[in-house]
Amino acid sequence: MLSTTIKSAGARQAVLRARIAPLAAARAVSIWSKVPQGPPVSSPIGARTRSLPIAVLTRSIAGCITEAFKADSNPKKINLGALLSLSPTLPYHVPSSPHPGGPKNAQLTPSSPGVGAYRDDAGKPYVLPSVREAERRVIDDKMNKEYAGITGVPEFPQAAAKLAYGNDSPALGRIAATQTISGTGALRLGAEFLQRWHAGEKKIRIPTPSWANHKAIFQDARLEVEQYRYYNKDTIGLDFDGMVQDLKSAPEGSVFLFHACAHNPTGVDPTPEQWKEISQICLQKKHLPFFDMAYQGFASGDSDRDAFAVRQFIRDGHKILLSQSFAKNMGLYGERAGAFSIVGEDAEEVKRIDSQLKIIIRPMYSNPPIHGARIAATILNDPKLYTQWQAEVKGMADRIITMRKLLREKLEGLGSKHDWSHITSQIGMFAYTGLKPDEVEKVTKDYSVYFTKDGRISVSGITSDNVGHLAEAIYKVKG
Ligand code: PGU
Repeated sequence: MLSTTIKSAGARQAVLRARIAPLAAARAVSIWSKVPQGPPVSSPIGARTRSLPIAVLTRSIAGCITEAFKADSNPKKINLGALLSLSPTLPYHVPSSPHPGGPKNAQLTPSSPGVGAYRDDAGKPYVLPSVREAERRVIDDKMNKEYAGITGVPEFPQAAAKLAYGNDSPALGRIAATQTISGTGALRLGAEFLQRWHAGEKKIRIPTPSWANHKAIFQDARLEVEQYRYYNKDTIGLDFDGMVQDLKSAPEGSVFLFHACAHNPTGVDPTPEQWKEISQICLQKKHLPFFDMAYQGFASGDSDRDAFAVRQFIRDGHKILLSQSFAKNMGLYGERAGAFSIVGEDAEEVKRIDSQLKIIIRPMYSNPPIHGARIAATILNDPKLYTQWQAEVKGMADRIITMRKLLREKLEGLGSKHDWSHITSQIGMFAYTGLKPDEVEKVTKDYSVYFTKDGRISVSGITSDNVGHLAEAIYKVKG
């Protein structure tokens, strides 16, 4: 009897196991099992070369430079690849570092990979004192943490627009402006707006090369991306004739993306006279200009000067689209403070545009983060703090400009017979050295100086301490 009971219990378990097994097996096949592994996204900054697709380049640059740099034991090694590292060792708390050349930040070592951000002359991240002050005020005001409206912190978008278009801009009053999730969010919103409301072809033309993320941003909004000629690698300068030809041969009413200043990754900008010509061609061809202004003030040290192209186009009567980032010029990288605006015909049109921007934003992210925009708005709306900030932006731009000069001087001082004038004529965070891939490889191999194969260096990674070694490395390889 007992043995029968035991037997039958065992049998029951066996039956149960037999029933559960297929269920478990079925459960092992997840509903997401068909989701394919995507390539790593490692926040590329800048260039794509002619021969490599972006995804491949992203992987190779991100992986190779950072890893190789980390593994290099040369105490003189320099990383000028400027890849945004998402390494958990990156210090998120940055002790205030008086600028320039503040006290050494113990959290960062020379082996910290270069990031796509400004560094002071000690190679350390820099939080602007005006930002610290604005942040203190925001905190002292004990503001609540409730949602902002769909277009963000109320004081922010119009103040951002004034910075870009100018206080006395003829466009003020007919600008639909909204806060965005930094410059990337602004571009994505603009892309979506174009997809929905641009009556012509669903296509945008971007320069060759351009910031690598541009293509992905526009393609994700289902816009076709075409490239126009921009950089001439033989002259290490602007291919103005090629650009003009491409502007002229594009169908009437095409959308063109322009880097407002400090073109990323080449550092090559059109001159004011060239911008005027570009504007006139766009008028004749009824092209729609979309300006990406990620470096206002950071390029020349003067916010008005860096806004020249945007303001010239407005003076000429264009109705532009504009994305703005406060990542670089206020150092608000991770706060994601940006703005997007469209210039309309009149107040009534702006109202309609505004309503459509809200319709796009609401289901996408509902409303933007408040902290960074409060900081930016505090700076932009307080004349004293604004003046202080302008001086600090100039300090950053000047350091970059000084490093360009120093590098050129050192190369010339070493007796280099090459023309290095492009190092100082280019502007902004990045410089195209004109070194060929095999030369870059040699500089890296023999002198532990790391940068991308296309010869682009991040000038913000150069310091008074390492510029000598950099010049020597380039000179020894290039002559
Ligand atoms: N447009 C251009 C031309 C840029 O270079 C960047 C940033 C942006 C827009 C958008 O920046 P936000 O941070 O979204 O405001 N490029 C940086 C950031 C690094 C990256 O690749 O994301 C850079 O150093 O190239």
